[in-house]
Amino acid sequence: MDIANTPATADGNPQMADAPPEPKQPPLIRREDYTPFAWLVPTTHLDFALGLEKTRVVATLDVERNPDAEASPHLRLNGDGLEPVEVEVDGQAANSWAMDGETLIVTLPADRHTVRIVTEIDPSANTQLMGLYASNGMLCTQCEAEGFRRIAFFPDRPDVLSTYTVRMSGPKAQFPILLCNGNNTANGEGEHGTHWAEWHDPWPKPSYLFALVAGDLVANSDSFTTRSGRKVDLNIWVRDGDLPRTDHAMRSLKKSMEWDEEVFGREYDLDLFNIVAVSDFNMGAMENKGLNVFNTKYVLADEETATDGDYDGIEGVIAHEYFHNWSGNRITCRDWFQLSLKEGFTVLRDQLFSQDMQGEAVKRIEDVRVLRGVQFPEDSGPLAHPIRPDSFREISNFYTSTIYNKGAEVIRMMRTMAGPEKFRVGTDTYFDRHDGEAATCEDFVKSIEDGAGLDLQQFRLWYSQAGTPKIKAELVPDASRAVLKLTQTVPPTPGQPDKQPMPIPLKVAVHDRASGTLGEERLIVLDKAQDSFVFENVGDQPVLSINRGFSAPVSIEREISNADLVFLAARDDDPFARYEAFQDLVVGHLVAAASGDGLADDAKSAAREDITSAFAAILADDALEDTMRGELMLFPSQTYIAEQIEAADPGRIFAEREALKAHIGAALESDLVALHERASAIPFGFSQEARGSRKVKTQALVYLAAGAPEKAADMAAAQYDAADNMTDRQGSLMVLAGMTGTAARTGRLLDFYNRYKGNDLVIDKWFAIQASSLHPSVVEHVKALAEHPDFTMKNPNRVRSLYMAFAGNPHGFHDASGEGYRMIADLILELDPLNPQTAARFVPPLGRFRKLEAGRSALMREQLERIANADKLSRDTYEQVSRSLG
Ligand code: 0A1
Ligand code: ZN
Repeated sequence: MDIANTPATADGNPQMADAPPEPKQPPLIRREDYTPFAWLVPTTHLDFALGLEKTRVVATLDVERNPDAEASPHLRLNGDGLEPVEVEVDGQAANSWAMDGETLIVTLPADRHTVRIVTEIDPSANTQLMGLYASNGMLCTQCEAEGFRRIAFFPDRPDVLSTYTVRMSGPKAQFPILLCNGNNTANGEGEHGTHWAEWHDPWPKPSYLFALVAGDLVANSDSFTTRSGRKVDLNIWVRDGDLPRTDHAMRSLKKSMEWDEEVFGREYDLDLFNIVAVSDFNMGAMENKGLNVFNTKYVLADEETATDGDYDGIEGVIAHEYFHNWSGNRITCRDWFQLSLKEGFTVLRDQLFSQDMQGEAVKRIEDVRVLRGVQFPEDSGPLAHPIRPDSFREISNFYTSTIYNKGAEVIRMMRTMAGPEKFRVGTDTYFDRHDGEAATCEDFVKSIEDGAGLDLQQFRLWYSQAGTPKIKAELVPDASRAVLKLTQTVPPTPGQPDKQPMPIPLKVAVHDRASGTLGEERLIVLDKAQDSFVFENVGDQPVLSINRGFSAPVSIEREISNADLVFLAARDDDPFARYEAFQDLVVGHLVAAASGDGLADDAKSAAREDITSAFAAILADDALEDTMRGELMLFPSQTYIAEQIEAADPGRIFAEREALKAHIGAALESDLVALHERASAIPFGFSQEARGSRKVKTQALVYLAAGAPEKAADMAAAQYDAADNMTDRQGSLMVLAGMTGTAARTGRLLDFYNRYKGNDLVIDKWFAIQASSLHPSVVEHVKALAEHPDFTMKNPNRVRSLYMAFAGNPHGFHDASGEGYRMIADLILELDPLNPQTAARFVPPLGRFRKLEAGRSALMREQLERIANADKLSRDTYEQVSRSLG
């Protein structure tokens, strides 16, 4: 906009532009258009007069011209839904300002000024949960990525770093606790029952890391002394009754602090670290400097209400947010295209931490399962994007599994190629070079390259090319040698029709099935479209073990017999490769059975026998720990199987998958019952043994429910009744929820509800268990649950517990009638005006229509078009729907 055309009115007030029509086509923001901001903001003072319905914000910014940017007299301050109540420059009411849409432009004549702007906001009306909002009578903020502009006019971009001093005041009875970033520097009492607090954060930060919390909270308090002797006060703030469920979170925090010192040499840098749990939150948690805000789901746990998975989730998310203090806060991102700089690296750091806490093999398998279940489908669909995207319309849509999980895999590959010690030199180089800066992915790669001594020139393609590389592997025996022939292709993705070959580090071994000898592991790097690698002294029946430890995020197609896969599933010394062999066995069979003409009866029963014997070996292997056995017993997800089939028919896949489970359940009934009995005898505890026993117990029920349902119903009901922990209770209820013809189902579901009524996180489980069940009437159940008095569109956890669980349940979502698709589209349309960020997250499941058989594909597309034709859509949902329709 040319601001000369928006004159201020005579009294100095702006001429407000009419509210713009809701954008049908929000602008595209491009990475290559980055320019530094024309002004620096060395210090920011914020003064909040807090109220649930009205909060007045006075923002005072000291600004000076940025010598590294193109000079401009116009200070452009982002706003979203704000109106300036007062604007002053250097203590005088200003008249040289104007609005350009949502942006406030203040024209400044000299090199340095102080700009003071007053705004008023209504936190109770903030249903988007971005900016300052009310949750359960408290006030809290969420500013990443662009929420700060809903609080105050500000250059709301990650490369403008400022030192913040904050004063807040409010009614003491309502908000006895007042928290902000940094250190609490002063407190006092005001008039009419108010009180105030001042906070100062000495570390310059971008606005997205700002946070404020005011409410009636209590803390679990502890301390941690860093290795250089700084005593850090730690507080986990929750509502009164929740205090007994914060110990695990506190332990996780202290372990994270210690681990980051040891493994990455990173110490905490303030005397105070606060965590606050809020029940209305769009994501998992947020790393605001010194004041992390968490979804209650990732804080609260005790054995009665949280599963082993919940415990692990808390440990991982606490670590993730804590690790951001260095990878994200001390070094932040220059612009949002660099999001993976902080997220990919921090995910890798939290994965390595959890590997050290829980055991490497099982954690690696779990991480790969998430990657394949979520990121691979994203990478092969209409929303595919590189880990460093080139453009977006709404940044909230780019908090994706690609940015997070593939981002972590890409950095993990650098670590694999360098080895952990040299990688550490690389990360030290990165932290030394860029501390205090807003950096780029390129800065990170260069630091690793220089520090670890790697040549990453070609490797940079992993940052710019989307799509999961496909590797064809063939092992050709040649006397006592074997030649491994590899071919790579990177599939076309939206906007990227042609790809170049990338360096792919593969850990490989060649075993000998004849003698049972296991070959030594080698790291090879495939960096061409085709290459061959020779393995000397292989045995008579060489068997290829490839991508061990999942050393590269690729999909592998290998010519391999079922006999070889059975051998690997029972014998491979790499736990991931062992897991993979069983998965391949099952996937190979289900793909053949559920696509094309299917399988002839004899081929089907031969394959089922191979799979059953591999499964029996897993059950019988005394050397296996139960945590690992439970992992190996898990079937590949229906989504992953569908990914391998063109024009997949979810109904066929479901039927074949269930039939195979039933076959195993019936054939191995007595082994599964024995396993369940053995595991049930192990008393509750948090040892690996006890955790493993809970895992295999429920897995045994899953197969028995398919193969011996009556017996399974009795066993599941008994497990439910005897449960002294949530893992056993939820596991058995999940199995019962999918069963027909048993009274135990309704009785236990009712019991669960009555037992936990009022505990939101557990009632979320109650919704999710039913929405993800295998029950034939799941569609009707979900419709009824949407009418349940405990269901609300206002709480994202509750919405996800019902509808995300349902959208991830192929059995219900892909109901042949198309009803599942319609329900999700209805949800999106209803939720979009309230909470666009959460609404838009339901679009990707509908966007997979090109992968499905014609009938469902048309039904799905129809729903996407219905959304696209809505009168008014948020930027978030608009972008996701339009990209999905392509
Ligand atoms: N940086 C956070 C993720 C996050 C992003 C956006 C949010 O807005 C609702 C909230 C959290 C993380 O990686 O944990
Ligand atoms: Zn993060």
